[in-house]
Amino acid sequence: RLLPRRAARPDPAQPLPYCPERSPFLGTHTPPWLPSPPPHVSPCLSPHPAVGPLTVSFSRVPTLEQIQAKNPAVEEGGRYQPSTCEPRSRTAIIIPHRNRETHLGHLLYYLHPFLQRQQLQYGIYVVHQAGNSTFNRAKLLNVGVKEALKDEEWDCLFLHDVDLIPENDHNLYTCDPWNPKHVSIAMNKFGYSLPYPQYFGGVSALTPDQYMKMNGFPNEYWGWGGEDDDIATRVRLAGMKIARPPISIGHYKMVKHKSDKGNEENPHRFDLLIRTQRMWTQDGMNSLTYTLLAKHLHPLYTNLTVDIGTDP
Ligand code: UDH
Repeated sequence: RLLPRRAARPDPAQPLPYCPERSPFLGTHTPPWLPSPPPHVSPCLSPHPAVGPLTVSFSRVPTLEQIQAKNPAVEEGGRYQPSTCEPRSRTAIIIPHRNRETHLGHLLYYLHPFLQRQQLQYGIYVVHQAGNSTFNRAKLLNVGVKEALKDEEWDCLFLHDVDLIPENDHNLYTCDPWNPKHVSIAMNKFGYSLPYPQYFGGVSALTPDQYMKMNGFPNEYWGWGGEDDDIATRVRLAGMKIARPPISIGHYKMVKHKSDKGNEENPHRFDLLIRTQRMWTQDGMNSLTYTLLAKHLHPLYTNLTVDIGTDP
């Protein structure tokens, strides 16, 4: 554990007010780890309430120093918790990464204030694949989950592509208590609609229990494509459904980019997808192997550099 889960309360006899404002957009759901608020407890008003639709622009790349200056309450490792009230959720953001520093700058610039407006306790983890071997998004996410859960009992795991910026802060970075949630359901790249009904790529959110129930994500998809469809199938095979926010709220803007060197289309993805039903209980968190090469607490995120092996 890097940090205490919560800051010391000013007066332990007095309950903290509950975050956040109970607006119809933000919902009245009481976080599962807290008892129902007693009627006399006033809601915790954020100094910067959520505003709904956001304007996202990539015309200038912010420096990490500029982002730090705008987010003075963010602590080492990219951690934050509201100081005056119980957070709505303790959410870990896990980002698979290699050679996308510009995209990371855009995401951190928008995401830190976004999460603070939602009055979350959060931590941002960047899982960096070491070396030049073929990229493996899903395996990096498994590593991120395993490492993040060593730090904190997170309520919610957000698996987040680095190039997707949320465009509406009523899109809560909390988990659905019953089902894995696909969150990036309306991306500009797909005309702000789902490309196909079972689509599960981009940004998704699972409680640790949901993640373990489906044995996490597959480790065997090297290169671009297929792993998100495997994950959608796992949700069903593990007896769950895909939850989604309203389409008007799950808007994302993608930073435009070309295909990455080392992440070429995976020619085996269709063969692998045929085997999901047989393989999901054997390939996942229970078969995950990797070497953590470095863990660095950057002021805006925790960087995990990992050796995840190579495409066999
Ligand atoms: N990622 C990296 N580095 C890489 C490859 C992938 O960090 O070299 C991560 C990153 O978080 C990214 C995610 O993996 O957001 C998914 O990869 P992607 O962005 O390549 O996947 P997507 O399906 O790409 O979004 C679609 C467009 C590819 C360009 C097509 C040009 N014709």
